[in-house]
This record gives sequence, structure tokens and C-alpha cells, in this order.
Amino acid sequence: MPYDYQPPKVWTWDAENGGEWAKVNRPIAGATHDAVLPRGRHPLQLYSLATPNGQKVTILLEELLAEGESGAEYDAHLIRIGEGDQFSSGFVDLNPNSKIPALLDTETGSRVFESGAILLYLAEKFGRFLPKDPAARTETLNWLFWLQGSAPYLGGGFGHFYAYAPEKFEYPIDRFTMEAKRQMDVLDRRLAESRFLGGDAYSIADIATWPWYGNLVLGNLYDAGTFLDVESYTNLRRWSDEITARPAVERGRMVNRTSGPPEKQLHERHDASDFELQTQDKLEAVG
Ligand SMILES: N[C@@H](CCC(=O)N[C@@H](CS)C(=O)NCC(=O)O)C(=O)O
Repeated sequence: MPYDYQPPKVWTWDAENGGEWAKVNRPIAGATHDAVLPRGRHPLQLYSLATPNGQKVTILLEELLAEGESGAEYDAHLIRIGEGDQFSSGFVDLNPNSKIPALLDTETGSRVFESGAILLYLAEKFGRFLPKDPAARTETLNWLFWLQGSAPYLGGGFGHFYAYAPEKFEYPIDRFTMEAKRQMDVLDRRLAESRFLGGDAYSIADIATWPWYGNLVLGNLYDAGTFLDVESYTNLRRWSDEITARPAVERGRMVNRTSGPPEKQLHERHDASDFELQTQDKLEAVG
């Protein structure tokens, strides 16, 4: 892929040319194989992986449970996107876009896909983490939708070209670094005037944003802390530290996590006790 690449008249798919995600990236939608999704015993069935988009939902579910909402009990099934689980017929029935996270509410029969839609669905179902006052609700949704529109520039743009692309190219890295830093500045300025994104109250806007920009400012994403000079976004850091310290956030980050310290990986969550009994360090100890 030298710099003098000229696009052909009609693009054709070279399956070998996709870098780290070559195995799963395809130019067509739909299922690649038949498989039925597993079902647990709780009202909510989540099919996910602990990427930033996946963490949004498990953090909210753990926050709802921490508030005493027992109806938010959930089974979190692992979808290994690197192995193509998102292309099974069962998953595609739940999310025709073949991306985690996807939720099935067995009480209503609703399928819910798109992490922002899942957060909104759960916030409305339980009447929590979304203010009822119209002005505060609007500001919260402003930031929720801002995140849903902005994070792809960070993940698919900056993260892809800085960390995952098979070669380093200055043009896209410059383009998306500029945007990632601009977005951090947007958040930093907002958080200079407000404790949380939507206002005084912690909400689904913060829960959506923390796994991306909270992790980024902590230096946890793409090994890019120094490159992006994350230390300079002091208000964003203050907000991120406050959210990181929440016990529900700590639990939510562990669910469906398949890398990092074994004691922080809970591949599947089917019961609250799993955080004590089913983490990878415990499972590996018993063989
Ligand atoms: N806009 C979607 C994005 C979801 C998404 O990009 N999920 C990624 C992991 S973070 C995925 O499942 N990728 C698998 C694939 O692209 O095949 C959302 O917010 O739910």
C-alpha cells in the first residue's frame, strides 16, 4: 500500500488487505453461519464484548442493580468479534448490523441494538440516569448523541490508523489526531463548567462517554496517552477519575472482558456472585 496508490475504476474486495481486522471485515451484511444464541434465566439478555461500546451497557446495568433495580438482572453472553460470532444467524436476528452490543428484553420481546439506543431504552425502562426535567433531559441527550457521533472518529479513525493499520500513514494519523484532540477539548471545556456532561447529575451521557474519552484520558486506549498529551485535559481527567472510582463502573468494565489481568476478566456474567467466583484468575486456579 504505497503512497502512490490510485483507486481502480471499480473497487473489488481483497480479503487479505484489511490489517488486524482482515478476518472479520466484509463489504456485505448478513449472517455467515447458522447458530442459535444462548439464553440465560434473567429478564435481560446481553450479547457483547468489553470494548468501549460494550462497557457502556454493562456499566449502566451494574449501576441500575446498585440502585436496587432487581429487574435489571442480566445474563451477559460473550461475543468474540475477532472470531466472527457477530455474524451468526442468531446474532444478526438481534442486530442486522452485526456489531456488539445487542440486547434482548425477554419481558417485552424487544430487540435493542446500537449502544446509545440500549442506554436510552434501559434509562427509560427503569426511570434512572436520565433526568426527567425537560431542559436537563435535553442537555443529557445532546451529549449522548454527541458521543455516538463523535466516538467513531476516535475509534475507527484515530485508533484504527494510529494503532491497528498495518502501516503508519501521516495523513490519516494527522487528520484523526487533530479531531481526537479537538473532541477532548470539547469535553474539557464542558467539564470546566459542569460536574457531569448533562449537568449536576451522573447520567447515561457520562456512562456512554467514559469508556471512550475517560479511558483515553487515563492513557488506557491505543497506548496513546503521551502522543495525545492527555495530561493537559485536566477537567476531563477530574471527571474521568470520579467515574472510575464508582464500584459499578469497576464491575461493568470486567464483564465480557477477555484481555488484561485475569482477576479483571469476567468472560460471562450470569449472577452477581460471578464477580467473586468466576473471574479468570479463579477459573484458572481450579483448572
Ligand atoms: N454504533 C455502534 C457501534 C458498535 C461497534 O462498532 N461495535 C464493534 C465493537 S466496539 C463491533 O462489534 N465490531 C465488530 C465488527 O465490526 O464486525 C454502537 O454504538 O453500538
